[in-house]
This record gives sequence, structure tokens and C-alpha cells, in this order.
Amino acid sequence: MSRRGFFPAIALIVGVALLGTAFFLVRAHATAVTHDAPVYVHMNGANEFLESVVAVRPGQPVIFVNEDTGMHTIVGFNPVTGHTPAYGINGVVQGTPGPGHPVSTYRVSFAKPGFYAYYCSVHAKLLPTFGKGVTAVKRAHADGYAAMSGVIVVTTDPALPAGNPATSRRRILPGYFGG
Ligand SMILES: [Cu+2]
Repeated sequence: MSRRGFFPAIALIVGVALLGTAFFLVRAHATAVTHDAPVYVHMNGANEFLESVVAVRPGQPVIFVNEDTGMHTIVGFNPVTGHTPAYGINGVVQGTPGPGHPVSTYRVSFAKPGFYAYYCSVHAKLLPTFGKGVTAVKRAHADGYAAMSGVIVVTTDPALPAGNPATSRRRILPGYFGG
């Protein structure tokens, strides 16, 4: 290479490298924003968590959305040990009057991968199973079909969140209000 061609060639290489880095950074940022989008779990008068199993990555928020007029609770439990775990999931989601009103929500997130089981203590209760284990069952007075319980899977595997129900990507499900 002649000296006259050397510097333009270096400038070209540096330019391409900078462009590549910028492209990578923009892509990485876009990916992070997409993954950080909340995952929604909805409730209505049927007293169920519509998306009863959802997967998120560590730190990604799960937002419980109450489209029921009545209140629900989120209470963590360990199905194997029967213990109430200290992972900071417990909370209350007040009722929402109906479409057009501000919706009541409750937000959680977890730093560590794992299985985070929960139930609504208003509409379900825990019964003993094998060993020290417990399972959530529907309370006798509760409307609905099954025990109001669910599990959040926190994982670094992107394949699991990709399998979440489509409704978990919408904050409010039109037509789902009821109760
Ligand atoms: Cu409930």
C-alpha cells in the first residue's frame, strides 16, 4: 500500500469499527428495553389469576391488574415446605369499579431466578398434602372454577418468557372487567 492510501484505509477501518460499536450499543439497548417491559397478570370476578404461570427475567416487573370490583391478595407460599417465604411478594390489590376508572395494580419483581408461588388468601386457602407440603384450594364461598393461585418463574432463559400468554403483554384487557 502506498503512503497516500494508508491513512484513508486506517480512517475507513476506524470508521467501520465505530459504526459497528454504535450499532451494537443501540441493539443492546433496544433488547434490554424490550425485556424490561412488564408482564401483566389479570384478575376479575371469576376469582382467578388469568395468566397463572408467567416467566420473567431477573428484575423484570410483574404487575397484577385487578379488573374485579372486589379486592384480592397476593400471598407467597412454598408448596414443598409449607412455609411462607420471605421473598417480598405479599400485597393487596384493591378492586376497580369498572371500565373507564383508574385500574388498581400491584407490582413485584425478583432479583434471583426461581419459582415464586402465590395465592389469594381471600378466595383460596392452603391445605396439607404430602409431607410438609401444602396446596392451594378454592374457598367454599368463592365464586369461580379453581383455586386462585399462580406461580412466577424467574429465569435467565429467554425461551420461557417468550412462551407467556399474549394477554400478559396488555395492561388492561378490554371486556375482561367483571364481578
Ligand atoms: Cu382473590
